[in-house]
Amino acid sequence: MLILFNHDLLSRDEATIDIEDRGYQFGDGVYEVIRIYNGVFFELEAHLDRLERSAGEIKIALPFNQEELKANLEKLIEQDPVQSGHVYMQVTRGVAPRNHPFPAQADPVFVAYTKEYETEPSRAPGRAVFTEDIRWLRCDIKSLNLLGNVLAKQFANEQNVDEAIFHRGEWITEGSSTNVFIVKNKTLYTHPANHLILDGITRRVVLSIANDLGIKVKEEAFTKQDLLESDEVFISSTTQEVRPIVEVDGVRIADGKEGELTASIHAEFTGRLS
Ligand code: DCS
Repeated sequence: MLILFNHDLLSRDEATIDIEDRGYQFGDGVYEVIRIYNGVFFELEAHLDRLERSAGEIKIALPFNQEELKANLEKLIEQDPVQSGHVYMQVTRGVAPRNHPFPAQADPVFVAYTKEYETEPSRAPGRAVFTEDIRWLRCDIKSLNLLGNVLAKQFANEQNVDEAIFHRGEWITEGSSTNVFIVKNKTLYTHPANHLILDGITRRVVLSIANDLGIKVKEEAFTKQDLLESDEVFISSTTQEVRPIVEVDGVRIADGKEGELTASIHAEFTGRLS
């Protein structure tokens, strides 16, 4: 495994993280996951723009510009080729004696490495559970602080289902690591991209596909009840693409099968891959 460590390509053993790295002690950093299909990054620029935005929102200046980062990532997959998989990257504020305020002097630490999938992520119709969204109010930042998401996914795993769907009171926000869509009367609904959700890159691709297919879209919040009474539910993410959800909290959605619009959106999604 090769690690892109700031500007250098290192072996895993050579890449060491200081115990006073603020990412380790405070979760003080941001990350991205970019899918690789047939050896090529999917939606690379959108992910790098979001990384820059997330970092900017917590006042971390990336240690390189986008062109340099792109060149480094290309170098990484040239040296460590991936057919189907992803690259994970994160940047932390850097190393400083443990103290809450930003250090006067710290150099951001950037790390990226790839993963080749042994098996393709499943997009078989999945099941989900609801869970209260206990996260902070800046879910638009792709922060390393994932405890709320981790606890939610663990809850889903313990119930033997595929995803936990967050709600704030009655209102659905997103999944523990996915965005959530419903279809009702041929209209596609998803939570607006505000501070309560991550503006998923796959979400944006789905919205663009829906637009191309002439599907009516409403970026509006909907309730748990709306979801349970909808015609189709699906989730989207870099790793899960567009995945139908056919049961939530033990309640079957419509006829319990992948919906028509979900299938056509996914077919179009596949068509857009390099
Ligand atoms: N919402 C949350 C909370 C996420 O963590 C993710 C992605 C999404 C939505 C979907 O965003 P993308 O479409 O841009 O992937 N989570 C990444 C992760 O942590 N692993 O894989 C994807």
